Amino acid sequence: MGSLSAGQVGIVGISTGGLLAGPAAGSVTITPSGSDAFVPDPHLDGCLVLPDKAVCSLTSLSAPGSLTRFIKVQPGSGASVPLHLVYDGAGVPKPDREHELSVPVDGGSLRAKYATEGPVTVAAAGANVVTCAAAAVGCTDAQHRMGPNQRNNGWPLVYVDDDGDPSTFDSAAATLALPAGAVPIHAELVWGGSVAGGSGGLPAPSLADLGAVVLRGPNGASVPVVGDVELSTTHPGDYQVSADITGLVTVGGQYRVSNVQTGTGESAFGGWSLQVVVSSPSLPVRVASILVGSSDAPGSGGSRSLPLGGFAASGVGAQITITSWEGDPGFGTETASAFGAPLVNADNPFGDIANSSIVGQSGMNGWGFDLDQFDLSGLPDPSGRALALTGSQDEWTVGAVAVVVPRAEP
Ligand SMILES: [Ca+2]
Ligand SMILES: [Ca+2]
Ligand SMILES: [Ca+2]
Ligand SMILES: [Ca+2]
Repeated sequence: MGSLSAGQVGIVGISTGGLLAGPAAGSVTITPSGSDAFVPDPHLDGCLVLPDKAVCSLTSLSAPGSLTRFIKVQPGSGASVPLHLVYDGAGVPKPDREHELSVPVDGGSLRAKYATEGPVTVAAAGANVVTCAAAAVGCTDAQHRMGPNQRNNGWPLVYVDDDGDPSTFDSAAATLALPAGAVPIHAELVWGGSVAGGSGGLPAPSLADLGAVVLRGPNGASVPVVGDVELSTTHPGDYQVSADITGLVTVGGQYRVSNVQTGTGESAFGGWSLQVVVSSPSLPVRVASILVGSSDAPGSGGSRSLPLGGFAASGVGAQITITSWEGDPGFGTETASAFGAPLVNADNPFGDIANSSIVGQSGMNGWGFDLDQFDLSGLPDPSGRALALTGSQDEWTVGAVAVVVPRAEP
């Protein structure tokens, strides 16, 4: 799922489709080799990770090719991760009981933090933490992506801070809308910004606190959240943090994130996104994965392909959710596609996906923060398991991608 990189934890998905001939019980024992290591994560269902192997239960396998298991893997130095699989159940011909698999280590930066298979979809909410000063001429228009100047580069931006709490220097809320009857099973909070500060502004208050924010959910309680900090290597001062906050997101409603470290002034940006995998019996069975890692789009021209990994997709009902940074509205031309389908919708015109739009806040300006969600009714190229980007001017950075796809049977 996503990319695997040497020394970085990612996720490998293993489908019984094509490996086992029929309905089965029992388990599959999977052994890593060389310098590769499995990493325990009780949050990934189905596999028990021991020091030298993983034992994956197949108890819910009722039909051929209908079950996928996921294991966290930290690749060593090899160009691929070889896996040895042994099935212990009865009723399967012996030649089908052992398999060797090899998963390439592609070195891409979008690595999986979570994956599951089930009746799932992804709900998302997010907000920007800087905006134009309310008293500035033209600010209201610009906040609605109207008027001559809508870019974060053209305004001395100030913090959004509407929580009435003097202990937080910035604070922005958004509403997480869940499908009826859906229950959250994984929640990933991503935040980021640019610490330097620009003309007319100040740097971020505390470089020591990039990895910490305060979250207030619908129950009204404020809780500190700490995540994994990733500093940009291509844009010094830019950073992104991701945190698994699954236990903190149990219902839909208003979520507020405060104290996102970012500077103010011209060219400032900052915000947060919440990508939540939810399960509901009324949804089709699909594979969902959440991939995190800063990947610059080809702002100066050309194209780039960010591997999404996973299985060949089939049918309809795929969905892709993208958190990205420093996209400018009305400034292109940049495009994105997945599975051969262009990623466009009412808030994301063709050629300007990086336009500071935020799902659930149609028409509003995220000032260099994008949270975009696309429902793909058809997949022109089901094997096109990559986020394909083109660009000519607008520099922007993909930070997190949630992918939901119906899995093709082999
Ligand atoms: Ca405040
Ligand atoms: Ca743009
Ligand atoms: Ca957008
Ligand atoms: Ca830009």
